[in-house]
Amino acid sequence: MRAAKTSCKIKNKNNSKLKTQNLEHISGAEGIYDEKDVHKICNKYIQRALTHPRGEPDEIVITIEKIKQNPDIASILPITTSQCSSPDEARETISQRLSELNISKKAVVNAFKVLTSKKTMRGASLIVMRSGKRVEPDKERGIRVSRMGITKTAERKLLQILYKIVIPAKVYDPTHRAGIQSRETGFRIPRLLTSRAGKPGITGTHDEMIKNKITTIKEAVILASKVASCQSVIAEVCISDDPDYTTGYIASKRFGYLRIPNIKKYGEMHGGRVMFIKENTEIEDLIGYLEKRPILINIQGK
Ligand code: WAQ
Ligand code: MG
Repeated sequence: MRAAKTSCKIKNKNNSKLKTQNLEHISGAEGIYDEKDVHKICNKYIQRALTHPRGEPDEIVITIEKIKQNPDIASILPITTSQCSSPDEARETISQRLSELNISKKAVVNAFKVLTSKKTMRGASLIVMRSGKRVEPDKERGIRVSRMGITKTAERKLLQILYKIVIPAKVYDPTHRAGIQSRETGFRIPRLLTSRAGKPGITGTHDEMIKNKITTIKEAVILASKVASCQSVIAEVCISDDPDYTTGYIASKRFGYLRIPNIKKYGEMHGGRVMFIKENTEIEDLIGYLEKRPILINIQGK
């Protein structure tokens, strides 16, 4: 079994004199795969990196590692979607859930500072649930959750669930000039495509967008399930830093994976991840688990 990952970087245009230090991280993806699937998955990662909504990369780094340790198994979180029509409402919903988990107001305020900051981190911030203190050692990089995958059985089941979620409904949205958008999923197809809908070639593009959306949610559910499997993590909140992805989530052992549409406005570049952790957490152990321990996500009881 192998772990494969990509990260792509773009030159920071405001700082183009610094040749080596001016690479801004724009995206990353990873998973645990059977050796025979590694070629195929690397091609997909390259394709994604080259067409990323945050910009065209100057550098793509691919790492393939042999997994020596047998992966542990963790359960997939159940998925639900909340009704939410604006970033303000999203903040309200998230704050409410976090307070039910006994997370302090201060911790929530600090989390939103990270999530809405113009300067996005590569990884996640760790926030202590009562004191609200940020404890990740590197505040720019954060913690990168890594070495997580999904069993074939769980993946099939998850894809069935996700196909049902990602069926776009016809909604006219004058503010974003989109022809079709599902309010429930935050899925959007540009007007250009919808105005030509029905003509040859459109279905292919449409299918591609649905597939991309499904991949995004699938990867987020796998990551969130690994994170939720840590005893010391109480909850995680995520906003994508992609300008065209407006659905986020809050995940916890208690509530599962709750999707939050319209967590940000279309076109906004901010995003991030925060994990709320117990007061007495051994930080190094937690980071070791999140970054290094191979975990396969499975359906409970299988
Ligand atoms: N480990 C920790 N943090 C990460 C990782 C990682 N492996 N990858 C990304 N992040 C952080 C980083 O700060 C990014 O800026 C931020 O998360 C967002 O990353 O059900 O696509 O890859 O529809 O843009 C949510 C899907 C998708 C919700 C999230 O995040 C749904 C997404 P992105
Ligand atoms: Mg992103």
